[in-house]
Amino acid sequence: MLRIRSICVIVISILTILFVSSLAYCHDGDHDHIFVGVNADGITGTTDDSQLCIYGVPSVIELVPTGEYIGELQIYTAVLDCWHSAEDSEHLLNPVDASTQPGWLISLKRISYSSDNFWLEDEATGLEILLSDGSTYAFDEPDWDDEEGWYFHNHTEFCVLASGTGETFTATFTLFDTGSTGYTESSPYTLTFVTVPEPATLTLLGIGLFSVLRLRRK
Ligand SMILES: [Ca+2]
Repeated sequence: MLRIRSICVIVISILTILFVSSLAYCHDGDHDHIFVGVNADGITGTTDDSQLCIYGVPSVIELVPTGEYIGELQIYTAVLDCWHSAEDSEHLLNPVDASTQPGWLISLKRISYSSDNFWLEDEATGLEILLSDGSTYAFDEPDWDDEEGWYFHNHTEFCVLASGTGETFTATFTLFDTGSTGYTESSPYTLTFVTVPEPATLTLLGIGLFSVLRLRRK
């Protein structure tokens, strides 16, 4: 009897975790991105039509604990970690056919961070990037996808050192084009981050395991 109840608790825990995970992953039908495009106002014929912009970013980006410490401070990292070229028609970087690679090559420039305890890593190499204000980082060259057209997709890890939850950090960047397209540099864009407790899925897993242990001890 006890074994059956334990198995039930474990199964319910796992199903709950999968359900919450699916909710966490979905955001308006897709997971969050930092989108890179042009034409911030979305209206053709205005002065920003050829100016790069950042859009689609959550107003506050959550940083979750990693369990790794440096001294007494814990490393938190953001779940949101991808930069993606525009998918909305009004912000698209010049769409051209598969045979012609577009001329854009987009770079990210660090303007300022709110704290020395904030940094960025290139997930492909694990190395810190944008080491000081004014440093730049080049995103990948355009790649072709049959459904999406020409695009880029880069992963950078946003990391902080914090003493607990509720700490906020900001990081300001611009985008510029080193290719032949002639897009003008974006306005400075500030991302806002906050440290939060461990994800709900892990908490639920902990509750599930705790319930099993309680049942076993009865
Ligand atoms: Ca415009």
